[in-house]
Amino acid sequence: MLFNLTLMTCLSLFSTKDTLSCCVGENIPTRAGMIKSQIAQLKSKTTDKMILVEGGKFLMGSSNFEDSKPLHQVELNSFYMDEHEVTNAQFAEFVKETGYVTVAERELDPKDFPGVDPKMLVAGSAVFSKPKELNSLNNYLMWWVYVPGANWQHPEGPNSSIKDKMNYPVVQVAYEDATAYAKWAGKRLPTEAEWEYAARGRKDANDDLYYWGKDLKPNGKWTANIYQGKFPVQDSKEDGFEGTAPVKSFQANALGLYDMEGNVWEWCADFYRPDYYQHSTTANPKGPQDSYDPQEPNLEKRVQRGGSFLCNDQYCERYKAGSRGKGEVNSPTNNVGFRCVKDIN
Ligand SMILES: [Ca+2]
Ligand SMILES: [Ca+2]
Repeated sequence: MLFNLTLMTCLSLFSTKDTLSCCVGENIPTRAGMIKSQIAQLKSKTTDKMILVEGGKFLMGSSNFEDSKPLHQVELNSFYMDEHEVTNAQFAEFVKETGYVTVAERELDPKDFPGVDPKMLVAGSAVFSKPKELNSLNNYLMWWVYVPGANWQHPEGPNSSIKDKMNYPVVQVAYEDATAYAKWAGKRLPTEAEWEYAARGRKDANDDLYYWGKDLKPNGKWTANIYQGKFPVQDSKEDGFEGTAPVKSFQANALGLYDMEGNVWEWCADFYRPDYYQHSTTANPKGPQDSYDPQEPNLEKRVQRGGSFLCNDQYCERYKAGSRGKGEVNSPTNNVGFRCVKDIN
């Protein structure tokens, strides 16, 4: 009733001198209101929905990658999995409620960095930075830069923001950050086997090169946020996105899960060892007892899966079905995130 009266008053004044003040007062939203409303709209695209992944047997691994051999049968119980990667909105809720401080935001302890001038030890994280030119792909430090002040709220550094990216996947999260969120949410990180089983989605698709099928671009369309162009100097973003994409920008897999391949790497619970599949248990494998990466034997690594917006056939093909990734547990980047699972009971 009040609205009708106000509207009628406004309409009745339409031809009078007072029209402007009435319409400005009643119909033009404030700047703060608009920003709030747009943030709410972005948030509303985020859901806490989980998908039931019915247990069963599948052939895990890939004959295309050394550390994914051999293909071996695995049997899993049913579980629920987040339908999309954990978003900034979801992670912000967790931080607001708990006051949690992520690894990238914490001060660095000189004891962990012997021989380094303490003045150089500033909280921050690794950010992808495209070099102007590049002669070889042998040195990844040519496109990864340690940026002081980079963290989940400022994924590319202090001047970047997630304000308009609440429905994008949270990044710059270390393994510990992901497990802390999962615990708060009453969930856990998926095992590597659960992640792969869910990503495959279709039980008849074990030989396919991609999780979505045999062709890179079914019907001529990109089906995941990866990298096109000349890595790492020129991202032609044929798939529509340079950097991360909002969750659910691409079609879901057969189970209803989004962005299992590409967008951001996803932390799994398992320690990483390249030889684990040679003696993995068959039923509900949970990974080896410890980690070992011959390339960096002294670092503790956990599995990451699915590849990211930086994956391409020139450099990193680990978005392909059955392939594995790995990350040092305290080294977040702006292309690594996660999603959670939950047991049925
Ligand atoms: Ca892309
Ligand atoms: Ca992903």
